[in-house]
Amino acid sequence: MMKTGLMATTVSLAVLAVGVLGGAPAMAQQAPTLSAAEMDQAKQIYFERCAGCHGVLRKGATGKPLTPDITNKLGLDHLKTFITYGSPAGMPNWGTSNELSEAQINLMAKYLLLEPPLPPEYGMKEMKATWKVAVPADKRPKKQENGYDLDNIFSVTLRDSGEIALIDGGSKKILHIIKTGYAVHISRMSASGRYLYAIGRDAKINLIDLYMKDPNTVSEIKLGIEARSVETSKMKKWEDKYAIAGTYWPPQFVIMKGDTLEPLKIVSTRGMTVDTQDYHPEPRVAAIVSSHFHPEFVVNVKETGQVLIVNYSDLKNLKITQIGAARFLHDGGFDSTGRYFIVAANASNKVAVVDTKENKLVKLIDTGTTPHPGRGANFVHPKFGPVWATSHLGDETVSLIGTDPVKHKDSAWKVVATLKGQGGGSLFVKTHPKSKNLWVDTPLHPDDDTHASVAVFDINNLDKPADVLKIAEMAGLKEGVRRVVQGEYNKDGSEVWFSVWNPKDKESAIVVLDDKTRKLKAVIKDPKLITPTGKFNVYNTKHDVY
Ligand code: DHE
Repeated sequence: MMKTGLMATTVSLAVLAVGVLGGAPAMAQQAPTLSAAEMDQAKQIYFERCAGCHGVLRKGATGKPLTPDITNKLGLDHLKTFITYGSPAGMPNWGTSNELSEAQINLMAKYLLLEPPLPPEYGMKEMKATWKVAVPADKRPKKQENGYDLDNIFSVTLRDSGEIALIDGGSKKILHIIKTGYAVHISRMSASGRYLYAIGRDAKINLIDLYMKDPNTVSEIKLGIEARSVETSKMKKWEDKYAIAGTYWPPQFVIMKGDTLEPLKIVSTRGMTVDTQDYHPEPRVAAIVSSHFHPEFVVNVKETGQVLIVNYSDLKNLKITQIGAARFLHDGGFDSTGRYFIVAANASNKVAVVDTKENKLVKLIDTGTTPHPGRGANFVHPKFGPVWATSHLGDETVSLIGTDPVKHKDSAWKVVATLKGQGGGSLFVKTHPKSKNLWVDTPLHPDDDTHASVAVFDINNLDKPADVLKIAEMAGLKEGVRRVVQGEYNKDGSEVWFSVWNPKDKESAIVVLDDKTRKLKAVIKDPKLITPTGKFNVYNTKHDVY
């Protein structure tokens, strides 16, 4: 439950002066009254459904700003309609999809007319109060105590049950289900592969020791109110030493001891936007990766568009290189050499290329509408050499960007080819160094058949249209929304796994395809497999293989 200082108060009846809309005279509108219980419910719904896109302070990012000066001009009825039906620009149809009731929509429309409550700050004291070490580092196994093929375990996000499932890549058996934070988001592995870090949207991190006979949480901490990203130090000689997590609220990042999660250093990301150089009070931390060239983390600050290269070799005299990129940095990954980090500035319709060896911006590249690569996909294009691919939320294109400035100079850092996928609503592309397939999902496409299937291109014949595989049908799932999301390879690149993500009261599944033949190899179903989304193969995640 989200707690703020305003939790127990009843919002008083205030008369808000409503601004001028299109030159019309200003009107006075009475602000709605919410009881303390209604306010709590609205804050909870906002946190669960809205804050990810619109921001805690409602200043907007992927979603539009929703501050009272704007919402009061729109009015209660307009807001209710918008929440009920959504919009083609990406606002979900919370009402017609039955995810929010009429009463809840009414409540949320009223809530949006009021000033957003300011959530609490989280400093060292607050973090330390939540920090628990269940098994101290010196009481943990000295070597692996289970017989698992650790490198081929998949950590699967069970989003709505707040758990991860550890699934054995060989037998496809669920080995363990481990309780994590609320609406758990991603897993990342330590450089050695021993430790797994799972971060919840509630900013709780679970540190899981994969060496234990029964892998489980050995340490946990809550770093704030909302978060999405976690990473660990991967530089030679710094393996497993530090972990870092970025929070959406408060806008900051925290460096922790890798094997205990003890918080060591907190750095605020509040500051100036890259373009207009205006102050932003809520620049949230999006993707974080670990440099392979220096003891550094690459921290992407969404609303200001600044990439922070944080050197962790001396936490007292912390050196941060600030690289101005473009606003709305979100997700991204390395090129095949591990030197260049390519990150989507999603609402700017661009990707930024950062050289993590020289610590410089290489290029801002225009792409399609709202690029969303996940970590992207690297492969060798028959004509243009090494490329990195991203698909888009806002259109059907897949942009291929040349990544080799030495042997393919003419192709480097530009869109060398554009493929046509199934449609917009794509979130993730995927391939593997041993594969000839480029997989493109479309989980947020409004059409049932499209979000229940994936497109696959032949890397050696990219002029050929993509094949479409009906993944949800392969799983034998007929009911529910059946969003097919995020391909992930097994360790040797012979299989690709897709989640069929259904609402929590409906059956979901994971579909495993043979990568060479593109034929069904296995379907993983289990009543405990609730809302599976992201899948993180230990080997591929620790070595940045994608
Ligand atoms: Fe994600 C990665 C933020 C919604 C599944 N998501 C990321 C990253 C960020 C992010 C910043 C990069 C982390 C990194 O690499 O360090 N995600 C957000 C949001 O703000 C957003 C849009 C809205 C929200 O309310 O959270 C959001 N994400 C979703 C989903 O609804 C998805 C599809 C299902 C789910 O499990 O929640 C989802 N996001 C993922 C996955 C990754 C991810 C699977 C990692 C992909 C990878 O291959 O590394």
